[in-house]
Amino acid sequence: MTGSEAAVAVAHPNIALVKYWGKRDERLVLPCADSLSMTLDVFPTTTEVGLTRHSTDLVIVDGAPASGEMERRIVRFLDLVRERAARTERAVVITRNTVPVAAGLASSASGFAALALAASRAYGLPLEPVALSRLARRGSGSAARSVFGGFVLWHAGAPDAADPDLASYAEPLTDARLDLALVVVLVQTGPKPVSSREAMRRTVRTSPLFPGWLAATRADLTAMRAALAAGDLAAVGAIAERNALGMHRTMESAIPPVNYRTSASHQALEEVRRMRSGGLQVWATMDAGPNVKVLCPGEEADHVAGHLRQLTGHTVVVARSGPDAVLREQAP
Ligand code: 2P0
Repeated sequence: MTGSEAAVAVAHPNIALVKYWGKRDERLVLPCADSLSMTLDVFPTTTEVGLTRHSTDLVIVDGAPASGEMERRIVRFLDLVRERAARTERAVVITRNTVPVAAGLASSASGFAALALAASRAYGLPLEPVALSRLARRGSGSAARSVFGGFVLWHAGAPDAADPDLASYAEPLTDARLDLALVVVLVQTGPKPVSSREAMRRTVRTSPLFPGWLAATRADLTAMRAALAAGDLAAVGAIAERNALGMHRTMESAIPPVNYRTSASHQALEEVRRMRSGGLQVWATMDAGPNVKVLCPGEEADHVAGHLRQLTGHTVVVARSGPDAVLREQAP
């Protein structure tokens, strides 16, 4: 690696309270609708990018050379960075996740946010956060949101915008006031049966529920912004839960169906409903995998985690609001 042209970045995953599910443009990774998330303080990804004189990129993920679709996506992303920077050098990318990859725990969000930041620095591109968010989006849609900490809104951008790429970026929500924790129930950590990219494509093309999902998620986004600004935890929880369940119903009605929910997921969802009936403030959300994340007030997170651990028997991790993606000083 050539010392000055190397950088290390750290980014955290985010969990959407109003989900991104459906692209209107696959190449530019433009979503059909806005989405809204909370960046977590757990499971960071650390990525180092160094320029090299070799003739190909070398990508190491969690200690092993990347291959197949994962390698192709990372090299395509580096090509985009090189094109923008008018540079031709190849890179060595070394990335470490602290969360199982491809298990619906948002490793592609933290991964591409960290890669966008480290590669931008290594290739000399500007580091302005909104521009970084647009760039990260090209790697993985949800990565646009992991550039920022706290509550984050990703704008789909107007379909008739003069430059649709410029119009679709994430930004932090400055008026959200809520101490929200997210308790992750690790139902299963193996790779998912269908990639979220393929699952989304199939849903858009074949699910008869997709138009209804889009209308509902747009309404949920407006309601969620109001609930966050008002600090109304019960409304935030209820909107997040109905949005996530609606997303799953929509993909489950695709042809062939996309089923990320397993019997263990349904059991955990049932426990959450039971805890709520028992008076606890808890609401569930799920992403492109079987794991269940439970929203609750920050001060009750440890108590809720204890209950969930006991009731489900699974590993449970408490997450709170996490930071912006940052560059890290490199060891001399
Ligand atoms: C989200 N998910 O809003 C939604 C909810 C999963 C369920 O964004 O194709 O890895 O790379 O843009 O960002 C997962 O999809 O998909 C995701 P691509 P991504 O968090």
